[in-house]
Amino acid sequence: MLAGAILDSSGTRILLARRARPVELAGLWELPGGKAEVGETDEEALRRELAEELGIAVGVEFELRDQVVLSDELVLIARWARVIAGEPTAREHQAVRWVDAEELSTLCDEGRLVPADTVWVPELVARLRRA
Ligand code: 523
Repeated sequence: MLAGAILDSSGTRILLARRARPVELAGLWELPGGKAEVGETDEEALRRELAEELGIAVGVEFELRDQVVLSDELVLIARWARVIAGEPTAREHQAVRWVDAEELSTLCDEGRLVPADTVWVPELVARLRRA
C-alpha cells in the first residue's frame, strides 16, 4: 500500500485528499495513494494510482521514515513525490487541498486526518518548514 506526500511547486505545501469511503474514513484527509498490483514496483504503483485518482503525473522520490501495518497483508508506505504535470482533481475523493506545515498540524490535532497517516505528520511538518 503506497501513499504519496506530494509537494507543490513552491516546496512548502503538500496535497491532501478527503476520503469518500469507507464510512469510518469518509470525510477524513489522507495522503493519496493505493495498492500496488502484482509485478509493479512501489514507484510505478504510486505513479499509476495518482494518475488515476487525481489526474497528475508525479516524480517519486524517497520513502518517509515510518511504515504502518494496516493488516496481515497491508503495510502502508509513504513516498515523497513532486507534481510533474497536471492539476490535481478529486476523481475518487470528495475534495483535494494543498496544506502548509501549520495547516497539516492543525488538521492532525483536530483528528481530521485518516488515523494511519498521523505517523508521518512530524516528519512532513519538519520537511515543509525546512523548505
Ligand atoms: N489508507 C490509509 N492511508 C492512506 C491510504 C492511501 C490508504 O490509511 N493514505 C488505508 C485505507 C484503507 C486501505 O489503506 O484501509 C486501502 O486504501 P484505498 O481504499 O485507498 O486503496 P485502493 O484504492 O487501492 O483500494 P481498492 O480501491 O479497494 O482496491
